[in-house]
Amino acid sequence: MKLADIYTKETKVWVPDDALVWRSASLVDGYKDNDDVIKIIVEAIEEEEVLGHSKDLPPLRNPDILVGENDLTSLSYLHEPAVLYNLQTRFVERNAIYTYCGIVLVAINPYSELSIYSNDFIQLYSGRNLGEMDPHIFAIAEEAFNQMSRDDKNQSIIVTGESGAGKTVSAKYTMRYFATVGGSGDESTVEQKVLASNPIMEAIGNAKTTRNDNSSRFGKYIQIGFSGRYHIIGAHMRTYLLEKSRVISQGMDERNYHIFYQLCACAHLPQFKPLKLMSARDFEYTRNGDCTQIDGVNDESEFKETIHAFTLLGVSSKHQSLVFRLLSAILHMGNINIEENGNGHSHCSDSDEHLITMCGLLGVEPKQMAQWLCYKKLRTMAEVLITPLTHDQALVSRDALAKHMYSKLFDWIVRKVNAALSTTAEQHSFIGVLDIYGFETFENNSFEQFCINYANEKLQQQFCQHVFKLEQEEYVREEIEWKFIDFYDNQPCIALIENKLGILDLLNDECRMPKGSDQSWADKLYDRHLKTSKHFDKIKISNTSFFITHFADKVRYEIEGFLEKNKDTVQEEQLNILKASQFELIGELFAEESVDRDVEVTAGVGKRGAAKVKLSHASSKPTSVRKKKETKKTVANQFQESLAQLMGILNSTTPHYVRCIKPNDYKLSFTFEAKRAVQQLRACGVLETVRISAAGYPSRWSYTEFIARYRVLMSTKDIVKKDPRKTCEKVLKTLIPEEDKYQPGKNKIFFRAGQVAYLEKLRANKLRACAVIIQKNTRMWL
Ligand code: AOV
Ligand code: MG
Repeated sequence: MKLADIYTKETKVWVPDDALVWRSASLVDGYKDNDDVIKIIVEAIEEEEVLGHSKDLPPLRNPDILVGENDLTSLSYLHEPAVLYNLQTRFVERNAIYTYCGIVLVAINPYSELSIYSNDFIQLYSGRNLGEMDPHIFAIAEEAFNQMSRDDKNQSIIVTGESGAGKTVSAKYTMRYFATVGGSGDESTVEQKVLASNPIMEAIGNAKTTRNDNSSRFGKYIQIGFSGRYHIIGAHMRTYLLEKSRVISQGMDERNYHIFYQLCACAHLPQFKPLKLMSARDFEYTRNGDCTQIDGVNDESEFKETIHAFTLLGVSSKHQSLVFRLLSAILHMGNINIEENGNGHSHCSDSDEHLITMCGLLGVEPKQMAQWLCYKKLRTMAEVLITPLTHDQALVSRDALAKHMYSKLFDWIVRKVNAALSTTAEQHSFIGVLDIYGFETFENNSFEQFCINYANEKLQQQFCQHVFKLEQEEYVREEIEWKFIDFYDNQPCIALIENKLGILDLLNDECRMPKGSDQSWADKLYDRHLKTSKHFDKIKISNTSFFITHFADKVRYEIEGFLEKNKDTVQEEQLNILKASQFELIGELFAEESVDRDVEVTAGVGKRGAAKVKLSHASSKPTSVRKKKETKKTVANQFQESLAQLMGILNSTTPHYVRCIKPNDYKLSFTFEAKRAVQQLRACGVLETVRISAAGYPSRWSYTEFIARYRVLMSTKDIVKKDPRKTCEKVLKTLIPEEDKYQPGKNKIFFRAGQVAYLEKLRANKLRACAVIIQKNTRMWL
């Protein structure tokens, strides 16, 4: 087909626009071969523009029948403006927040309560096929549930998107769906417990940020276990990289973890008197973001829900009170007065009121604590030196202890929740739900963003490989020829991060060196990667940052603090005090790394291929002495390992993807800012899916569907009786002369991008011509 046949007079196209990203327009005149310029008219402003050369012909708009399609990949012209316009039309005009893009569900945050999540809706979707009903998060959950029982295979639902896009809300709806369809109907049963894990994890792992009042500051993968009859029998949760720095400081207008404010809001209750709590405005650790309340949130009643959830999960009141004691101890610790004593050293009085309260709550000696808050032990080969800390060092070391205490408590609670959700019953299969932080880029990006973006890089790779594989499988099944296309493979970027002598390896090495520093690590990075990696860069004038070209964006990371954050050291003497606590439980909590005895995942074994996963009775198991001697793992080491493990699990399951999109930054209901949306569609791989799709045969029709729609283009002699396939082949030979534009498969006919739009045009012309003839005939009769 020649360009002149496609770009005819009045052909509808898209033109780039600064504010709207793309604007609709149409051609003033048809394009002629060897034309240099084409004239278009922008519809909204009715202004003519001359647009570039033939090499940058504008993208074509889809025919009206396709606008608002449920599935983006069924659009005939598959490109960024088509995707964007389709999503926008559905969202703004129809309030439809869900749209499929092949196997991905795109979910746009409505910032408005919708009445589409009731139990009636669950029943509506239960037992239905995907595509039978409007796109919905319940349809994805049903698809996973259905495939689990149909194929006897474990499933995963992978939810990603940027902060505030709706990941946690989506993940909770899928969990509620499973609890309903996989429940036994009895309240207080295991499915209620599975749901009760949500308020607990949100209390201890979520906080108010400037982007989201209930932002999850950790990643979570929860595996919901089912019996052979597909009833929920238990669950197991894994968490990833909690943002520890929030425990000691928060950005302006942000809060610490919800649980602290909940506790402070209940300070007046008699059972909390011994904790000597004050208002959250009076504790350093809860007030430094200058924000202690969230609009529309009542911390006191939230606390009741947290306690209710703990109780439902069978966490004893003894254990609950341990949690509250530790939390209060952390708050008091932040208020301990550490002074500068004139000669540059720090000083802490052992009669400091907060120190005494803190030590009382932890069951440790205030004198010892006061000393080790201001001194440290240095061990050399020959002797042990005790050296005073400067004021700054003392504050840093106190804060490090507070962060450590909180993260130990967090892990301990996760273990308790897991223990409550574990089961001895045999698990037949599971569905895992992943709610993890999306790709992040800020003004100032540090170690945390680096880890988060690394995780997203891994997830993106898993996603592309999977989409690509599915696409191939369909072509093979339909026995059509297909050339393998390139897709953007982010392996080089992952290699830069995790290979030998890659960014993480060099960082870990640097952390082991006695004189290691952020700067010398950065110098090694520049030396090693500037010339060799396309994905690594720096600006000439700065030696304190580097760039990584991620799949979603190019991000600048500031090197300062990487080493310290990766080492994450706590003073051993301070820890020893806690280990020797008079309260057994506290001693245990800080005793040697209490590892979560993890689930044994042996994918692909068991009855008919279902992976058997034993949910362990997670308990703190003191590790052997030998393990103690091993060098301490860095944060990056641990994160890399847990990611590798996660990828292993995801790859052993059938994945389902939910991509959450935040349509505006102001929490405005049903308001779509194209610029913001397009950024995220690029970053979350939706546009990449579309590209993979467009490179193959994006449109597919069954033979009978095709005949029904395009009968007007066929003459009686084209019809081969009882053979729809032959009929289609015959008629297409004349309609589409280029043979590579379509391929007949076993059950379906596959079209390259643009072909359906072309056929639609032919159909419309034909219908118009018929209408004219009918009109003429009618007039003749009159
Ligand atoms: P996130 O999990 O993606 O951010 P949330 O799931 O917490 O984002 O959603 C943020 C807020 O958006 C919620 O508190 C709701 O007010 C609103 N929202 C999201 N989805 C819906 C929906 N389907 N219907 C109505 N309102 C919704 V973060 O955890 O910050 O990355 O770290
Ligand atoms: Mg969240």
